[in-house]
Formats: sequence, C-alpha cells, structure tokens
Amino acid sequence: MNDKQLQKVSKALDTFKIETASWAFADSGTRFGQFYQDAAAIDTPDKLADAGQVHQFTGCCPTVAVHVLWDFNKGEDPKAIAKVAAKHGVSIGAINPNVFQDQAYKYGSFGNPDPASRKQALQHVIDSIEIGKAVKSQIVSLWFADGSNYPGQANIRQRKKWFEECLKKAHEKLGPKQLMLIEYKPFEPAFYHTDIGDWGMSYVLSKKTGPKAKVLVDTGHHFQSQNIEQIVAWLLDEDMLGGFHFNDRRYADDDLTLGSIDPYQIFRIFHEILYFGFESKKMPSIAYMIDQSHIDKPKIEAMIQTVMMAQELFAKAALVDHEKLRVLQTRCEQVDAEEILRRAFFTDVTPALVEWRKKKKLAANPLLAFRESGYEARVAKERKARRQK
Ligand code: PSV
Ligand code: MN
Repeated sequence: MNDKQLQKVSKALDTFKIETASWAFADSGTRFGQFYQDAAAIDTPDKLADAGQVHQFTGCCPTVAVHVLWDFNKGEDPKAIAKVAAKHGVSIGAINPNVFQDQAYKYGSFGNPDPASRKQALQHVIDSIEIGKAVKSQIVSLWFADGSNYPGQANIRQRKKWFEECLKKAHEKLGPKQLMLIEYKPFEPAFYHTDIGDWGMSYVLSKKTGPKAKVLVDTGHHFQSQNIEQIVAWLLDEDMLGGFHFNDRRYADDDLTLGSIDPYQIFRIFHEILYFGFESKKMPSIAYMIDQSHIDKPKIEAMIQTVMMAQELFAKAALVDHEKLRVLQTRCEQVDAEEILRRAFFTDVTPALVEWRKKKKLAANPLLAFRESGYEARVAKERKARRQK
C-alpha cells in the first residue's frame, strides 16, 4: 500500500463506528437448546462490561444496543444503567422494544386484531422511547414479529393500516434527536405472511410514519442471493437508509459472524455507501450495528473478530478508485470496472489497520491483545461462582 492509500484508509476508519449488541454477550441458543459458557454475561452490568472490553481493544464501538425487556428491570431507573455503561467506557445505543414475547402478541403487536394487544404494544414502544430519552440514546429500533401462518388467517391490508396508525402515534413521541428505525424480515416466526416482510414495506411505512423514520437493513433478513447492496444504493438515493444490523448467514437469519460466509457481500455494501459519499460529496449518517448471537463461539472474542472484520472490509471499500470507476461505468467497460472493485477487495489492508490502531494507541491485533489480557478467564471464574450461589 502506498502513502495515499494508507491515508485514505485512515480517514475512512476515523469515521467508522459500529455498535455492539448487549444480547451478544449473554447465553443464547437455537430453538433446540442452549450451550452455556462460564464467561457469558449474566446480567446487564456484565454485558456492558464486556461491551466495554470490545471498545477498549478495538476503539470503534462506543455504544451498545440494548433490548428493553432483556436489559432493564421493571421500575429500574434507566439512568442507572447508563451510568454502568459509562463506568465501562461506553454509552447506551439503540433501544430495542420487545413486542414479540408477551402472550398478548400471539397474533401480533401493532398488527394484532385485538385492540388491547395493539394498545399494549404501542405503550411499550412509547415507554421505550422515554427510556431512550433518559439515557440520551438517539435510536429506537423497531422489529416486529407480526405476521400470519396460514392463508386467509389475516386481513393483510387492515393490519397494514393498524401498523401505520401505531407507528405514527409512536413517532409523535420521539424527542428532537431521536430517530426511529424500522426493520424488515421476510419470515420467522410467521411463515405465511410477515407484516413488514421486505425493504419496500419498511420504506412505505417509514415514509408514512414521519420524517424521523427510516429503514433498518439487517443483512440476515434477505432471501438467498438477494442483491442487498442494490437495496442499500436505492435507500441511500432516497435518503431513507437509517442503519444496519450486521451479521452473516448461510441459510436464513443465522446470526453468523459478519463476513464469515461472504465478506465480498459486506464489501459491496460498504462500497455503495462510500461511492454514494463520493458522488454526493457528503457521507451519509448511518447507524452501523451488530445483531449477532454467538451460540458456541467465545462471545467477546467473536465480537472483536466481527468488529475487526467490519473495519477490514470498510478499509478495503475505501480503496476503491471512485473517479476511475465513474468513468469506466459511463463507458460500460465492465471488465475494468469490476477489476476496480476486485483490486480493492483483494488488497491486504493490514498495514493500514495497524497504522490506524497505532495512531489511536491501540494494540495492533485487538483479538490477540484481548486474549492476553486474561479478562475472559477472570470473568469466567467469577461468573461461574455467581451462578452457583
Ligand atoms: C429479529 O430476528 C432481530 O433481527 C431483531 O433485530 C431483534 O431485535 C433481534 O433480532 C433480536 O436478536
Ligand atoms: Mn436485527
């Protein structure tokens, strides 16, 4: 890599922040069971401590997404949780309401034919918005498990209207700095129809909801071979891309480590974002978040690995020669245009990453440095003893 390239990557990395997810640090499982880890976080302070480690070693994860029901005890002052986060050098990021686990939501939340269930869901989302205000979080991230399992079961249009109604009511409660992100997912837990099944539905609802609503792209929530970077490019062009939930997948929403299956996919997504920034002369503000549950990998290591992968792919995307690419695209020079992407993708960006970490007074290899710190063994011992009490 030459000096110009090193500088380009360093500048790009300065802008790159990625949010960890509290639920990634605790034991989680599949529908068929759980395998426990001694070092897994037991409670929210543990999760925040672990997230603090990820930020300490990578230098680019200052915020942690939380799930309201999983991270806040009823009646607890959310500011107390924010204080714990601050103690560990991080702050609270996206607030994720949970309108999918209560029995009231058997037939949906915002789309439920029962007005009492809709009311309960709306109140929970409004309460979550208030938590967001209390902890100075800027994002409320909405995912709905709403859908139906059998043809004929649901009035699809009516449910859409209920969604529009509830989302608007929630939107009215947002503070001046808060943004509402609406996530889509084609299936699961409903397998016939999902109320917000793809980016188009999410886009329509966001548009109708209000100016503070944008689309959230979870990379695991797409059908096989779907062109996610095209969705990203369109959303960017429409100023409707709010953020990402990053993970990788092989079959469905598998929650695998980012880039473990298809790093070129993530590179192409980053490329569309950076190319958009180049053409519009302004980098869009996008919330990069991780939504992974590491069932059998050591959780903090898996998170550090994810973040390092994200930085590496972002750095590679920053190497794309946009000026040249633009010319080649207008001339339909497809081989050379593709080579521009391939060349950037296959460049070893390790020297630039090491240089950037040096500049930030971080270890050259955060994963190795974390291992050498002995943190995992320490908390494994302490948490094991706490579980046995
Ligand atoms: C649903 O699969 C989802 O992607 C939503 O973002 C949830 O909040 C998250 O996973 C829970 O792990
Ligand atoms: Mn998600």
